[in-house]
Amino acid sequence: MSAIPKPSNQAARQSFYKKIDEASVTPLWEVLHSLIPPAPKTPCVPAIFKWRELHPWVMEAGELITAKEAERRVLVLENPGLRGESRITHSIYAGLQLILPGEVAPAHRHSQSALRFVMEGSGAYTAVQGERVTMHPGDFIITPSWTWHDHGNPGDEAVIWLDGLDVPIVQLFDAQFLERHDAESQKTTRTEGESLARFGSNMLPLDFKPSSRTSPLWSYPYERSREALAQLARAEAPHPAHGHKLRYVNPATGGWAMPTMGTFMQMLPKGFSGKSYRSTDSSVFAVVEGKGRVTFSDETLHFEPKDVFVMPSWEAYSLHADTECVLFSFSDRPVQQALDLWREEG
Ligand code: 1HN
Repeated sequence: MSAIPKPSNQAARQSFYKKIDEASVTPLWEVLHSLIPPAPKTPCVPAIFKWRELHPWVMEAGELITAKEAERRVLVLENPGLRGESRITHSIYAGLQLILPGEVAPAHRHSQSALRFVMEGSGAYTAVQGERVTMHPGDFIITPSWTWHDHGNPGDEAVIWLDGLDVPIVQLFDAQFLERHDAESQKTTRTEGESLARFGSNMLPLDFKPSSRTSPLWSYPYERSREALAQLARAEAPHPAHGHKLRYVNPATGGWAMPTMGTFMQMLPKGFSGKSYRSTDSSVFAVVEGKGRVTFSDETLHFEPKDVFVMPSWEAYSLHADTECVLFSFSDRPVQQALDLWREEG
């Protein structure tokens, strides 16, 4: 008996593949090893989007199209390994959205969940379920799945935020729905700050029962997150890889603030040189404060405030702070953990 195929076998196989291909049937053994590699393989590559380069383009877009005409005036940040797919990682969409003074981005709702991380400017609002939330730099704001939302800018500054959406995850499940509101802006039915008063003080309304997995707190203001990190930095030694890092939580459950995207904020003390770390969730980082570097294999990306960078699944990276740094980040970790897939190392 011989393990070596007979010369005629290759031709026989090819004609067999061709025959079954016509019926949309194909041999597993030709693709098995790329389907199930020994460790994560992703088309997502490490990348950095420099604010210095992006900001003029975002403002230029503001001269070319109105928020109303565009519906959402956003420059999509595409991962260089995923061009044409409107995604920054394999599972997450990200873009920079601009709203100019006096503009409105009309109300709609969709099954995709969105996070807003405010990059520049104050005075714009996003309205969710009848409540307006005014934006300030560094605020993390949630638009839960299937909730009416519109944005407006009654102030006098251009406001730019980073949108993060679970678009590719919802796409994977073919569970996309979108509906446009009859009115441009939804009716305001609650006073501003109600969500923060009800859910943002480590207290809950007596009879509160969560009706979804998304946090009932829409807005996590930067001043609170920043103060928490500053106090931790005075109180404890930094984690060897992450510095001082907190995750945003749903105050009603203690779980993630959003069911599909995990959100974090971390502070790296000046001079911090982090240990190498990797996890299976490709992560998107937005630099809030400070200058530093992220290193991986033998490469270095230098970051400054408002830069956005991506570290793919299972890419070992380390963070270094030239000055004290604050980083916001998000990933699909809640989904991976819900499916018992998430792993980390380092
Ligand atoms: C969307 O609805 C918004 O509401 C932003 O601001 C970005 C990207 C893809 C699909 C829907 C928004 C979006 C989006």
